[in-house]
Amino acid sequence: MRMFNPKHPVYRGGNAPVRIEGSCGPLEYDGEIPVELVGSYYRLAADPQFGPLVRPLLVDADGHTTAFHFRGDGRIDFVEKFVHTERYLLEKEAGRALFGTYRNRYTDEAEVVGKDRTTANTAWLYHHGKLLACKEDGMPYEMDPETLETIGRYDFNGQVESLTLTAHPKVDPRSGELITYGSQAKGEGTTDIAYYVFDKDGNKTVEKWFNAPIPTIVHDFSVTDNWVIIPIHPVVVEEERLKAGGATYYWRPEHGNSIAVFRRDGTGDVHWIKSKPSYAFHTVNAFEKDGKIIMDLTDAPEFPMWWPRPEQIEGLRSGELKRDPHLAQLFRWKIDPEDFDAGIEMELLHPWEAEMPRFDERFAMQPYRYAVYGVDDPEMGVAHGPAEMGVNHNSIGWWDHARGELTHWYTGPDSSVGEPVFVPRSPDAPEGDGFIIGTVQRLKAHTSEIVVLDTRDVAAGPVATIYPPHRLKCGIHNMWLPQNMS
Ligand code: V55
Ligand code: FE
Repeated sequence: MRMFNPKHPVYRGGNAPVRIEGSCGPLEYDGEIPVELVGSYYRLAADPQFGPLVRPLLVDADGHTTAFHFRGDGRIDFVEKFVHTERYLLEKEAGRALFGTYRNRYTDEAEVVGKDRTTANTAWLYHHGKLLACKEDGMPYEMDPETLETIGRYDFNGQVESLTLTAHPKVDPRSGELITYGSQAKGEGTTDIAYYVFDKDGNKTVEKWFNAPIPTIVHDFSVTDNWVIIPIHPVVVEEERLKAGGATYYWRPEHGNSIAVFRRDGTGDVHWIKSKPSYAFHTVNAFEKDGKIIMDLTDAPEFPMWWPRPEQIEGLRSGELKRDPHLAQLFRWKIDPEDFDAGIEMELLHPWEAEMPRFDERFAMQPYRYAVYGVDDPEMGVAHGPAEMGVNHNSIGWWDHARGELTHWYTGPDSSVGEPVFVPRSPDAPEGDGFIIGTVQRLKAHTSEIVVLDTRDVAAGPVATIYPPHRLKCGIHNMWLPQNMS
């Protein structure tokens, strides 16, 4: 019996489930591992333990973690484990899926009513000594940084009343503060947003609740020295469709975008700026300059196909739809906090498809120069299937704001690469001087490689290529943690 239809886009190519836990080392590699790279590269993937109860969905699978521990002297050890969420353990015990479709408790088996639905499968956070695997539909799970064993669900010692926290919290590198929020904070389909600030030791210093105009997915946001910007895009959760077991999110462009802007210390009103409908899964950096808020983001004209609509599913099944027609590009938004009525000034920075952006996080919330992200070089083919689109790309792009220039490394034929991470060459290296680590899928060979690029010459390609013991599942978000941190 096949639990995972091998023809389904969600289970094909780099998305074919891997589902293994284990460890080995040292790993083999070609090239030179830079001596400065001592620490751990963590990947987080959505990898289903069991076939789905309702239907396949890329983002609706168990959190699966991989760590590459760079020990120095070229030794790299490998560990992989599922996040042992309450859901994972209940399903493991049952030997099959018990939870239904994405953020939809109506589709669950009766025996799991009231249980924690999150899969902790999206992004990492390291804060006040804790390594956390996060997903926006619940609390994070704390993981052991060396063994990747699950320590348990973490609600900041009871300080968080919201039922959810974003997978994309921001850390101010100067104060160590953690700035975060939960959406659908009082349960699926609610409009409540809960905003929090924690100090560097994880003590709550700010809490602010407000309501979005619609119940929706709020995946990422922007923070500057003084302001918080939370974009609300027109994708709605509708109770009727949830009860019918339909798609959790539905594109309703008639609502337009509503951008919430409020003070980072939680004081004052939430200002709402209306703008034309779009969908940005991810932000890059944000900062203030000459009194203006400047935020960079990867924005698409429509909600991407990660939650395909019926007509899109049809197109995917027939093979007619080979590419998501609504891919994101790098934009810069400018907001004048003295004049919210003036709206948002939007500038397209580069025409290529761009997603999964990262930057030198030592410069978070400050003027910055470089960003790194996945791009599709339009001259080259796209080997990955439609389910990976937006997540994986044919190239790694290195963007320079000062020159307005993109340098890129094309991964080669039949290949794709997930979210790149940036590692500074040393703690006090100039901005952008360091390395990029990425996971490349060799789709014909059914293998994966971890590549290390030097930002001094991104186009030259990897200075080192590391070979994991088996193909890795396409990941979602990744992180580098220097050794002295964990
Ligand atoms: C995203 C990924 C998710 C999710 C919601 O990056 C949004 C987009 C892997 O899970 O649940
Ligand atoms: Fe994300």
